[in-house]
Amino acid sequence: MDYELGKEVVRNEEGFFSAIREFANEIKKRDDFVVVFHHDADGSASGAIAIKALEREGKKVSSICLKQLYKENIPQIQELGKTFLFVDFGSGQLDYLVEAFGEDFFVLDHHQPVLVDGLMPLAKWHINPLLFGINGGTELSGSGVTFFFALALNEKNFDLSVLGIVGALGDMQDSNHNCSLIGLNRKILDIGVKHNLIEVKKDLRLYGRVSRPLVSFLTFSTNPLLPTLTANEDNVKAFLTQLEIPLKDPFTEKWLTYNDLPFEKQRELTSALLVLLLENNTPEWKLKELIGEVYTFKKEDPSSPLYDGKEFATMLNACSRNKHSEIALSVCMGDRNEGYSKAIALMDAHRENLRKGIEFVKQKGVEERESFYFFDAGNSIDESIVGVIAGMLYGSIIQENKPIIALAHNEDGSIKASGRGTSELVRRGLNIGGALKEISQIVEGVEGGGHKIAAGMKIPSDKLNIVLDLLEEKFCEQLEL
Ligand SMILES: [Mn+2]
Repeated sequence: MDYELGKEVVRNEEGFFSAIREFANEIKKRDDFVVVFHHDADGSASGAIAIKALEREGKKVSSICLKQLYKENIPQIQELGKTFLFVDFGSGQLDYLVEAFGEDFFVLDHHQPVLVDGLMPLAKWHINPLLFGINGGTELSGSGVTFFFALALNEKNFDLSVLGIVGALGDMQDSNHNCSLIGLNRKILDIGVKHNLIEVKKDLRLYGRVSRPLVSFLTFSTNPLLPTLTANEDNVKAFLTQLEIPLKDPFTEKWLTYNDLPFEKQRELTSALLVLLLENNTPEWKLKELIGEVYTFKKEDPSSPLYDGKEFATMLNACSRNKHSEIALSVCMGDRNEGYSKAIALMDAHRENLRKGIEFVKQKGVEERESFYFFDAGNSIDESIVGVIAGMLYGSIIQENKPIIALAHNEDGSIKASGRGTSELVRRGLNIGGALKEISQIVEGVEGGGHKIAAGMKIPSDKLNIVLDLLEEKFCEQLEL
């Protein structure tokens, strides 16, 4: 069933905030917390906001980070404390959370809630913007919901607005509306700007303006994908050479970033990128992705990736994808020494893994099916980055006419499938998360879900063929192929 709460419910911001206040009041009465958070950038930022806010209230807090919240994780969570607070997930797992905890658990989430026989399971302490007609895909992230909760606990938590924005950017909530944050995200932004923590300006929006050497800045660009350049280092080098843009500082030999270039060269590069997109018939709304709002965190070192909102989010993703979510959490909690240096090293390693992964797929090739592209990376690409690589292939290897499904094999013998699409496909009806969720309800042992544009699923290996056939069917339906 294609049912989206966010679109069915009348918008009620007041109701949302009063529910948050009630939620915060109940939390004040409790202690011995377990904060359970999702492992991506938004999840880590949500986790840090919750932990900080609770600790500032003098509460005892443990935490656990999970890649996905599966039923089998519940006993592990129960061992850690008495009051369970799930952030950036939980809505999609209400069925088994209710089964395990009854009324006694807390969820702050923005993902589509699970429906059992068309109904959402009743949970007493469950806050999700979708329940109030507020779009959880574009105007509030897990971190955003958690930030408003923190603010309801104590007004002094305004400094956590920075993390609220990091989460929104990590979930790519700035990819619509002329590439700016809107709705309740805007409220968070206003709070950060008012307290002189955040600056908003217009610039080239590609990841890595501040911290990536120019070649990887363009090679790893995914928002927008740069035709012929994304995932193609040789083309990038030729492109920059043609523009007479130096790659290194001639005196210090330091690799230059976009931010290091003189203003004139920045302008030239920006217009050359616009021309490239135009020549490749990029639709106008997508050209707009190139230039837009960028969010700067004024309390950070200007040469650090943490200075730029998107790079902050990228760094967190690099940590968790390398199975070091504890580093992501410590950076969010304010570590700028040991944890921070490790995060920088992981980010470099992440970029290297992406490069190798792209190389692998280029050699192996991508299979084209009726309603999706497909490759099976076996054990050659880690399951944590196979989805990112799949998404990057839209730059130069596959066309934007269907989603892509990529497989990686887990150590336990199960298979991780990652689906990626483009905003154009979502406009045409693609909902990968919806398809995966439906399939997980049909096929025993399959668990999955996520966003319309990106989602993941765990599949027992003997169910793979059934799942692929069902995907074929669902995507055909969604895209009317
Ligand atoms: Mn999220």
